Amino acid sequence: LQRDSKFSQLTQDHVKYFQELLGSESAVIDGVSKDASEDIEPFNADWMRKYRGHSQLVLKPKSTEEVSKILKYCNDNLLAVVPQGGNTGLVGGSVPVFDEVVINMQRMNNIRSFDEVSGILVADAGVILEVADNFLAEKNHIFPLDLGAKGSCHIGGNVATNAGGLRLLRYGSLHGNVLGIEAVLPDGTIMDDLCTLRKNNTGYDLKQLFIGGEGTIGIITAVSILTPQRSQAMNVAYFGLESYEKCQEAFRAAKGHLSEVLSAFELMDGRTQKLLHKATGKKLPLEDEHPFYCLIETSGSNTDHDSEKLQNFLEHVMETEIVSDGVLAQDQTQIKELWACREGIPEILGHWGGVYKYDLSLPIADMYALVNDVRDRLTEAGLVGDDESHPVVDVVGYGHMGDANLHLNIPTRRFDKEVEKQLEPFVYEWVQGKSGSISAEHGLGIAKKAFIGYSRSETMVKLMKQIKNLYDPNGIMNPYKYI
Ligand code: FAD
Ligand code: 2HG
Ligand code: ZN
Repeated sequence: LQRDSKFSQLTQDHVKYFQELLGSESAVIDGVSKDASEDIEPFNADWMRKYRGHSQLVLKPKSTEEVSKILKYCNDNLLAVVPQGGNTGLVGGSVPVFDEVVINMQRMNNIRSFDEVSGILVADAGVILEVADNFLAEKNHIFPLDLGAKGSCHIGGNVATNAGGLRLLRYGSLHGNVLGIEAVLPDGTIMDDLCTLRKNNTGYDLKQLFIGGEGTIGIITAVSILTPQRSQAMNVAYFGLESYEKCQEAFRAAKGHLSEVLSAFELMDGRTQKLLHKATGKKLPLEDEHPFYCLIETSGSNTDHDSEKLQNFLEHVMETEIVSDGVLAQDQTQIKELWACREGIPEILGHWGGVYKYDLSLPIADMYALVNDVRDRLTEAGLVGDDESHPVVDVVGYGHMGDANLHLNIPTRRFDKEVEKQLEPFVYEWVQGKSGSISAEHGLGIAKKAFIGYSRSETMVKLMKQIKNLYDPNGIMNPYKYI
């Protein structure tokens, strides 16, 4: 990959323009002028420390008008840009590839309005997900998305990646929950579609292009989102199971017995739990080891009603031996502890050095077979082992079983060409063979860009390129990524 020579190099004049526009506290500069007050490195490296760019300028606008002026100037001067939220994305989309200007949204962090009757929240793109959810908790509402990175990711970043997360099963995708978007196009046009209506069938629904657009056609500056009532009764159970078949039976039973109160059904293989224990020393919830684990959450409005349902479900799965063992959280602390066994996985898998991540949609019956096939393949190639001479620590699978979304992760001691050769295109071909998706929820970024053809036809990619060219004719928005 080479830097596109059509883009300008950053000069002192450019920097001066931005400093005058934003004030010096809203720019992090390195290399171009000597007055760097903040380290630029964290803005250049992604969460996994797998991708690193060489931007010399990070801009932190405080208003939509500032974003508009920045983009107009960049477009007029052919300066490439990278929109950046909390920088927790997992496909290298939020960091520059070369010297693109980073536009970081952290200073646009106001809640604009909340309607207690409709439950519609309007907020700036840079509001941290957990902050938004805590605000909503006080109003007895809940953000319809939750994920392990909630403490740092922005709601604008969530929308830009169309993040799925832990409760999509219950609340649905952001394509349904986001009612309106305010965004700035590369030429500085402010697209004010911050609609707060539940229904609006007046022409093409253009905001949908920004949901999952990964910053390639404009910068989201605010979102309007429908938030459900927060459930008063919450229960979390953690089960050990003897096979993947039993996990599928448990999922069917959960849907049957818990129906409308089921709010999450997560899968973890025994290997993830062992590695969690190894990396953190944390005691696991069940005494014995099991090949598979499931975490089930219910949330409803009536404790007695939910408890009765849950009791029936528990009796059923224990009596029929669908699950081998289980534990039900007794209080908030235990709920958090059980969730940590699932939410803590992505972080600990980076503990050994590197990790290869595949985020896949597959028919539910086939999901775990891929993990076994990849493990066999890497083992046969002599790459898996307990000591430094083997690059691969293990091959593990977990994910949002309720959404048929598998996270295949390969924690390694280092990023290794031999391992990569065994994984790609093998994984993508396998997924294509099952008509799955090579990116269920994390997006394309730079990591998956070259592989879009495994999940989308030439016609679809051509139509996407037309959209990109229409919105961003100079190609300044997040170049080298997506399509
Ligand atoms: P960033 O990482 O900063 O950016 C992501 C992409 O969006 C980039 O392409 C960037 O250019 C673009 N972007 C950011 N902000 C804007 C904006 N305002 N306008 C336009 N483009 C923008 N994802 C899931 O789907 N489900 C999960 O369960 C999940 N769990 C995670 C757990 C952990 C521990 C981590 C580290 C990540 C997880 N993710 C998950 C990945 C997920 O995509 C991100 O956490 C989150 O959605 C990204 O938000 P962010 O603000 O960090 O965006
Ligand atoms: C999760 O569900 C995230 O925990 C991250 O989507 C998955 O790291 C991964 O592969
Ligand atoms: Zn996930």
